[in-house]
Amino acid sequence: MAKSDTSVKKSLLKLFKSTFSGLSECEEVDIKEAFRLPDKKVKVRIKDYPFQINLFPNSKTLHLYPEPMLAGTTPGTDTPPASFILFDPDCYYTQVSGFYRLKDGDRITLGGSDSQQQAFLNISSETPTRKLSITNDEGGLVFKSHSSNPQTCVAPLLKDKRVNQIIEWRQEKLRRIRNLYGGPIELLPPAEALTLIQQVNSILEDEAYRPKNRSGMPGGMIVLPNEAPVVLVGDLHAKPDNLLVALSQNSYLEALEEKRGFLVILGDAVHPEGDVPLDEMDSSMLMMDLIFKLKVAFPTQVFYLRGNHDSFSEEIAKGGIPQGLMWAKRLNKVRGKTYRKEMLRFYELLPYVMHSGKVIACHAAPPTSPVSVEDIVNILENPKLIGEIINNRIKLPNRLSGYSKGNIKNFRKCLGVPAETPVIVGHTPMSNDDTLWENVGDIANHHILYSSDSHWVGVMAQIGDNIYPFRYPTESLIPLINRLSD
Ligand SMILES: [Mn+2]
Repeated sequence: MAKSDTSVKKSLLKLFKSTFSGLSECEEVDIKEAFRLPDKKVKVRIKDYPFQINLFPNSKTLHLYPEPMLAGTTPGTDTPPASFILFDPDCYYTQVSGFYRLKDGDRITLGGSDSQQQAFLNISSETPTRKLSITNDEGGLVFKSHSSNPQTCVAPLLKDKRVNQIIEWRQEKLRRIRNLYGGPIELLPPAEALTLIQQVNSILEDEAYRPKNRSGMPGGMIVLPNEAPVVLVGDLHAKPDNLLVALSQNSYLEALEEKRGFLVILGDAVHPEGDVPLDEMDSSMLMMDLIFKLKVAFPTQVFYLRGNHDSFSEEIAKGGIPQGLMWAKRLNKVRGKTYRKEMLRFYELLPYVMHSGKVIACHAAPPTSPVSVEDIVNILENPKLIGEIINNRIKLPNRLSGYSKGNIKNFRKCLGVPAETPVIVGHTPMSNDDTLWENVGDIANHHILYSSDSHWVGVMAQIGDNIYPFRYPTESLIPLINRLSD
């Protein structure tokens, strides 16, 4: 992204100084070119460089970076004005943490009384309610200090180490993902793929955090501990790049590597959707190879819940294409019959519901019939319940058989979690221009997450006691990973 030779830096510094000309310097921060903001708007015409913000001297430092994209925009398309992300550098690089995105035209007002800002940015509650506004004005930044006692300080982060810090951090993660995969992200040779799925199936037979059913087999439910953050990804529908985007953002990968967090995929990782050939099955195969590598690398941290597409059923069809049957046929052809049978076994071994006391998730819907924890653990005895959880959709005037608020309420009650606990499902995108929808159907804390959009990858992540929605821009990361050397 940014050039970093001395002359560029000198001219930027000059630009920065002229922007802030006449303002007193702020001695309290460690960078000498830092300025106290006056009580008037200050527009900074520096687009490609990060800033450090101190809401007042000696307070927490925040960083504001141009959104770190690793893969460039498609040639020939207009480059939109830069988005910026605002975060707390003390936790962003090490923990699952929050951030704010400032797209063109967005404004954020920082202050001490916003509980989400406290959770994302660790802003002290002693900060005035309205301290500083930051606006993205066509890629330039406008700072407006609302409270000048004490004054806010802003400094450009011009040191090489800082300018490229996020980009290098994400690139390094791509390298780790490549190592974890064992080379370029491409279809595994049949023999290796078979060994991998067999490994996964033996992990599932005795999966962590999973009570056994009456027959001593893995039950239908994953019960995760409360404390460690849960990161959720919705339906991926044969978009491995979307999973790679999620893994290379925030500190999600670090949380898995250090066993400090969980990744839960809500099923339906296979079968393409949207404006792509619906009968193309190799991207689904690659998607599963990637998920299986993750499960083997992090058997106690990565979980996959069953969706309706995780099947060879002839009923699984989209646009007249029998995707379930074609999936079985393609696996037979490319990977062989034994592999296809292992995939069926994988489907039979999958759990259906996850809860942690802080969040509940399943593929499609809460049960509409009255159920107990016992029933969910023994779900294989109850095909009707399976159908409800992986197929049902929210009740609408033209879909009266759907689930409603009362079913969500009963689901929480059945699992013994507090009444406000978020219930997150995939399966039913509410529009074709987004990746997640909050408080769906006016049901508080009921969210839909669908992570196969072509512009944004939706992720929901636990920070402290709450689950928050995050969107990350899609990027073609596979070619980048595959250009890295071993
Ligand atoms: Mn589905």
